Parts: sequence; structure tokens; C-alpha cells
Amino acid sequence: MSTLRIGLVGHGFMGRIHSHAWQTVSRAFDLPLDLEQTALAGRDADRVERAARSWGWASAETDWRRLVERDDIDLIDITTPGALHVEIALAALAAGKHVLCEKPLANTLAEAERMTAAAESAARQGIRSMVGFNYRRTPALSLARDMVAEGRLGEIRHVRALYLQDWINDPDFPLVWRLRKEEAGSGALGDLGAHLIDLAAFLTGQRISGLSALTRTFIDERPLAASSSGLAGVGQAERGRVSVDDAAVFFATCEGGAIATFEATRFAPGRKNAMRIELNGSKGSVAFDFESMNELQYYDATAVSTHAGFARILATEPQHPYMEAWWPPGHGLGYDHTFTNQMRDLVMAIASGEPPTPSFADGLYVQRVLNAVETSAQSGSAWEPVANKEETS
Ligand code: SOE
Repeated sequence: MSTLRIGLVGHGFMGRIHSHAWQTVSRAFDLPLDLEQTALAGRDADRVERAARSWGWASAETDWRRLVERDDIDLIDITTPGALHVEIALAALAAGKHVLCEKPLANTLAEAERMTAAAESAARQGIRSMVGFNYRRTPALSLARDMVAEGRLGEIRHVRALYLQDWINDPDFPLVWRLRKEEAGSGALGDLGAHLIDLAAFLTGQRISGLSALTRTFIDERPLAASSSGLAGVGQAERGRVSVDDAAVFFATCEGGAIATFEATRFAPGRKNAMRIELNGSKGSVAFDFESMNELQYYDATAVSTHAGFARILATEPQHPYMEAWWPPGHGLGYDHTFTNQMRDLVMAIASGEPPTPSFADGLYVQRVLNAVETSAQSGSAWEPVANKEETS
């Protein structure tokens, strides 16, 4: 068996959960490759060394370029703020490394186009790349996709997708990188809406063809935070401008005939990570809420009306997607498992030579929709067509 040697860039929230997933994946799944956590990269020497030690990385680097140069690394996993995705991914692909890149793929459409072109040309040399839309790997959502594909829901007519959080509801919450366009690209739209756009296409096989959108920034100035914004020497009293959306809503048409509504906000008090999706089809409906992530609600519209009703499917049977590797029925999974399942799929794809999904082209599709949302919102919610060039995978 050969070994896949991994270099991870970033040690924030995403770096930590990716590390956890890399540590766990070969214990949970029987993989065709051995995995080695070769190096972790981050700018602050003390922090990156400490993180590397506690999260199982064999070495630490203070410049991501070292990971690209090192010939003992086969795969680069990118968990930095969006502003760095393009440079790291292009350098890694050019050096012949496989790439896993956190979502959204890039901060702009032009960057996503360059990354996709580079990934497609690297693929011809057997180099694999994937975007980290981890929620696809939630067993209950994978099950929903299978049910749609099997025709159990009939023709899909509505997609209703919401992603609600509340962590910046307090106006004194500091101006962290996620609130600055130059680092994050956009706000709730790219951070949360990107997941919904990806999931809607993943679940239904239908891509968005046009949309009308509205975005809002409710709090446009916040205290600068030296530690979280990277602005050394800044006092708490100083404030800076929030340059991203706090919330985005849009309605859309889909290529297969469905209509869809989307809401992404960080201003829904009490909603911590409420990612909800409902699909309504001619033969039935499914509904999912990440805050109860092991469950899928299913309504069979072909059942006798006196017995019809939403059923709660506990997606923890060994026959459910990914569950054979995990715990006995009823012993549910958590947020971290979506990442572990994601690493499993990537490793299997690399070992088999199959292109992993979601591909950079799938990430580019999401970026086109994000771009259309911003264009529509800037022009007073004017209808914005979305041109689709790739197939959904
Ligand atoms: C922060 O809002 C965040 O961590 C997102 O960046 C993730 O993609 C989402 O899974 C949870 O919330």
C-alpha cells in the first residue's frame, strides 16, 4: 500500500476540524492508501508549532510556499481565508500536488475561473482537486439525494433553503476577517449561501438558471480586534468598516423546472447553525435541519391519505450513506463526521483515479451564482441570468 502525504495550510476553525478529520478517517474507514499528516503551515511560529503538535502533524512551516516546494507532500489542503485560495491552489497544482480547497472556491469569479482551468489541466496529469462542501457528506442529506435520484419525490418543484446563524448579532462583536471583503470575498452569502447553492444542485441535479437577490449589511462598523483581524497595535475603541453582507436572500429558477428560495444570515438570534433544506416534488417531500442532522423528514404523497404524514427517518442504519463505518443504529454523528466522510471520499477518488466531487468546476458554478446574487442586489434586485457551462456532479 502506498502513502498519501498531506500538507495543511491554516490552523483556525477549519484547520482544526480538517486536522481532526485527517486524524480520524483511517481509523473509521478501510482506506486503500496509508495517510501521513506531514506538515501544517501557518504564519505565527508559536501557534503553528503548538497546533501541529496537538493535532498530529509531523512538522510545521511558517510559509505555505514551503509545503508546495517540499517533495515529501502529495496533497495540499487549503483552509485559509478565501483571499489566499487562488495563489495557493495554483502553486500547488503547478507543483503536481492534489488539492482540497475549502469553500467558497475563491473570492471572485475570475479567480475561480483560473483555478478551474488549472485543475482541469492538472487532471490530465492525474492530479486531483476537490472543493470542501462538507455538508454533502451528511448521511441524511446523501440519503435525500439518493431518494431524489431514485424518483421517490417525483418531479422536484420547490427547493427551500435557509442557513441561519447569530454569532455577529451583537454590534460589539469585532471586525474579524470574515467581515472584510478583501479577505473573505463576501459575508453570509459566500460563507453560508455557498453551501445552500451547492446542496440544492447536489440534491436535485438541477442548477440555477436565473435569480433576483437582496443583500443587507445591518451593522456597518465594528470594533477592530488586534488578535482576530491581524491588525497589530489596534485599540478596542477604534472601529472599522464591515465590507461584506450580513444577510442575503434570493429566489431563483432552476434548469430542471424547479423554483427555489434561499436565505443566508448571521442575524437570526437563537439559530446557531440552522442549515435547513426542503424539497417538494410531485410524489413527496423531504425536509432537513442540520441542528437535527441525523434525521430526514419524508412525506410520501403516494400513500393512502388516511395514513399519510411526515415520517422521521433516523439516517443511522448501516445501509445509509457512510454509516457502515460508524456506530450502531441510533448512535448519531456530528458536524466533524461530515469532514471525515469528505476525506474518505477524496482519498478513495485519489486511489481509484476517479475525479473527486465536488470538483473545482462545481465550485465555479457556485461562484457564478454568488456573483449573480451580488450583481442583482446591486442593481435593485434586477433579474440576473446564470449561464451554466458544466454538468452537475
Ligand atoms: C462560519 O460561519 C462557518 O464556520 C462556515 O464557514 C462553515 O462553512 C459552516 O459550516 C459553519 O459556519
